[in-house]
Amino acid sequence: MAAMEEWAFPTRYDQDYLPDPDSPYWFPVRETMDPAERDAAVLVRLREVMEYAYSTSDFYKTKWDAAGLKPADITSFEAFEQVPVVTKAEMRESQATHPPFGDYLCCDESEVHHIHGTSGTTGAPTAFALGRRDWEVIADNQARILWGMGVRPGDTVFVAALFSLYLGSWGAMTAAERLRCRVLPFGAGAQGMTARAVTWLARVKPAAFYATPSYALRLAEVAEAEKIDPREFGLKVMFFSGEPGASVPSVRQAIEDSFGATVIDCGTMAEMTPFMSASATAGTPDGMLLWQDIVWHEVCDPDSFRTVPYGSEGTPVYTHLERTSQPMIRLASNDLTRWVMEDNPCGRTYPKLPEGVYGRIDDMIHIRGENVYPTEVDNYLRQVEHYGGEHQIVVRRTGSMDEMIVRAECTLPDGERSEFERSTGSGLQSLLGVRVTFESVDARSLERAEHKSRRVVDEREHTKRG
Ligand code: 8LQ
Repeated sequence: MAAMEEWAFPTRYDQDYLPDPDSPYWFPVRETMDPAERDAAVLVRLREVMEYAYSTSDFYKTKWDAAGLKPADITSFEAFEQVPVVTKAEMRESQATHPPFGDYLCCDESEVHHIHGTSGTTGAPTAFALGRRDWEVIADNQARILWGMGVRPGDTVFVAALFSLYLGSWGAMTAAERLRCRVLPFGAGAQGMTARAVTWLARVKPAAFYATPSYALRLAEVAEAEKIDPREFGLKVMFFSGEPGASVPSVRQAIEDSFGATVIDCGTMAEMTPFMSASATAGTPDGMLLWQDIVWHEVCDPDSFRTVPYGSEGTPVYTHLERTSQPMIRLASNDLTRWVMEDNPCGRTYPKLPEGVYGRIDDMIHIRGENVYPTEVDNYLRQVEHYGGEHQIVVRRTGSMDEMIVRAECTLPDGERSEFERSTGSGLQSLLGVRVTFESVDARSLERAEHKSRRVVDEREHTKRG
């Protein structure tokens, strides 16, 4: 086995490197090596990253001292699985007592190059500090993943996501710059911007496009309303992160049909930037591969945080292998997925999430003993004839009973919807196994997401979030 390319910690990549133009891989060795050999190298790296974090942050030192473990103890993956997970609540607490970046900032404040953060709509915001060297490494990591998606130097990359605190847009931009692409940092979210995006896409005809899946569907609607066929944009690859969608079969199909481009799912969490470390490739376009030499991804039992066997469901737990500013070591995602290890058509020897990430554990609706994923409703409705493209799920308690109301748009006139309502309502009910009160509303009457969709309104007191 040849040596792993640029495998050193702290990481510094050659900023002029580009792969052989005919190679599907950026780093052929790292991407296609025997997974057991890669894992052995990763285990050494995990120890190095932990030594670094232990010696540079009170947060990790205190946490691991309390758990009675030292980085040097991590001589096996079984030992690594005993490392307590980091939660978002702990990070918020750390930033409250050590503003603004928390005591898990492992580099000097003068090294901080970008500050991003959570939107703070559901609580106190969290700040992400990204070091100067880390920013360069992130760009390199994600350029490598974009290469895997089939994006090439000289391609125009249209970034249609919020340019603000959100890291998705910036991460896509810096990666495309490193790949020597032309970036069109269009953004999203301002009034009238979607119609302007249609004009720009039709004029510039980019090769690649980045957004949330919800936003791509909204863009297609706006284009169609303006009598422009989104296929005329000539997009080759569309890559998405931020929410489930690109791996939800009917959503993926709707995007592919509208734009005629390859749909690629990617994305972990903003804290985990390079967030594209879970990503499909041109040769393995379905699901997401776990690029284990960039970020170590575990799929764990949500109570014990021990990994579950391949083939099983669990919650992703992430560890940075190359970050030095705010390295995350066993960050609990609170998401749900299933992982497998099989031969990937693209030749990369990474594990895979065949159905992507289904959603967050706390977005799952628990109703009368059943669990309902909002994406199941989305996937179903999108296959129904005369569905208007948007819906809402309301869960409320009436007396002692929980009730689920699905309100979906319908393209038929008001007087002609009884069959649509009857058959869609009963179809949903048998799919989900719970009673559903189904209502139709006019097409285009529900709000479209400019960023991530929020379709569930849970009015039950005991599940209200802070
Ligand atoms: N989330 C993110 N990507 C997802 C995907 N591909 N499939 C399903 N759920 C996904 C900056 C990147 O877009 C990552 C990002 O969105 O970071 P955030 O804003 O911190 O949100 C992270 C959450 O988005 C994850 O925990 C998933 O629930 C979802």
